[in-house]
Amino acid sequence: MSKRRTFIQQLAMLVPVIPVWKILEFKDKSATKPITIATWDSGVEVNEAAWTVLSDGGKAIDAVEKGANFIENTINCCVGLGGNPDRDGFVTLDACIMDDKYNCGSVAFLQNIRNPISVARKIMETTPHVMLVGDGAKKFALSQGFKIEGKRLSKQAQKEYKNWLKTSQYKPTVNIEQTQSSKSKVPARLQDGSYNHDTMGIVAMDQNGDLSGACTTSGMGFKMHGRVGDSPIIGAGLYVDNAIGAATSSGQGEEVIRICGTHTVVEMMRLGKSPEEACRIAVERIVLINPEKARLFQVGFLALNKQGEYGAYAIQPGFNYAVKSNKDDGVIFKSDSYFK
Ligand code: SD4
Repeated sequence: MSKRRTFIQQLAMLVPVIPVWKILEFKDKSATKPITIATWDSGVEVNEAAWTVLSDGGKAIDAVEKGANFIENTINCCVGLGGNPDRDGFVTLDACIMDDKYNCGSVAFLQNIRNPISVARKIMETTPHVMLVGDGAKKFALSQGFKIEGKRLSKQAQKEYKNWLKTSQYKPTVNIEQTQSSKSKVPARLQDGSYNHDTMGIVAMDQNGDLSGACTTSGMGFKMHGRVGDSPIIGAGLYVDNAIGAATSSGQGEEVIRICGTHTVVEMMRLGKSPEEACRIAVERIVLINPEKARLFQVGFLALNKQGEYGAYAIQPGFNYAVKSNKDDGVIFKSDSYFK
């Protein structure tokens, strides 16, 4: 064996094996367009759906709607009609959408309609309003041709609800993801088969450089009947300013609403912060309200700026997000967090 080969082999033994996750954490996140980024591991499939629009030169607003529709249509999933019910056994949906011209639409406490994000878009485009809720929102959806669906809980939700009824205690769990395969075709689940989040946020920039975003959810499982979280609130669960950037959130909605979370993130980017720094500042604002309480819940922010740079930050570890562009195909990143 040549001296040179032996030296290379010895060197190879000294180099530590770098886990794939580490590589993703330090990966170059510089600008490219078009680009779509979405919360959680299941964001991979959501981005795929959005990419069918973006790769064809389509608009970001169409892409984010298509991405959100994908997860809403994945019955038995955590988001949409397949999600967990409230404490009275009803699945109630919240969603909002925002384009590159400050147009926005929102729907909350909507029942039995499969695609709340598309109802939100119809509100944005065909009514003088931004937000419709409950029966009024349902009536509007039916008038637009949406159908009544999902009168029964999904199998997974039935199981979860039965379990919950044993204690009937509202104790939001900390959203984390344990399944971390970028090639998975199903949304990530915990080891017991359940999903640990109920929300999909997606932000995208099209070939033209225009930004849009969408956020759709069945909300925190076992919430009070009538409770609405951050996801349909413009400036809390989603905000887009086409001159600056876009941001979305996931986690305990009440805490996000308190600080107008995604609006804060976008304003920090306006002040020159990178997407990740902007998300970190918003997270710190929440934590500093009550650091001890903040140990018990999760909030994650995800942001994309006008330059096509992106980043995220969460209170707890385990907030993953997926990216798709010409540079990154189905990549999942693990966001940094306040508590390690
Ligand atoms: C809510 N933010 O209703 C949502 C819940 C969530 O993953 O993000 N779950 O408060």
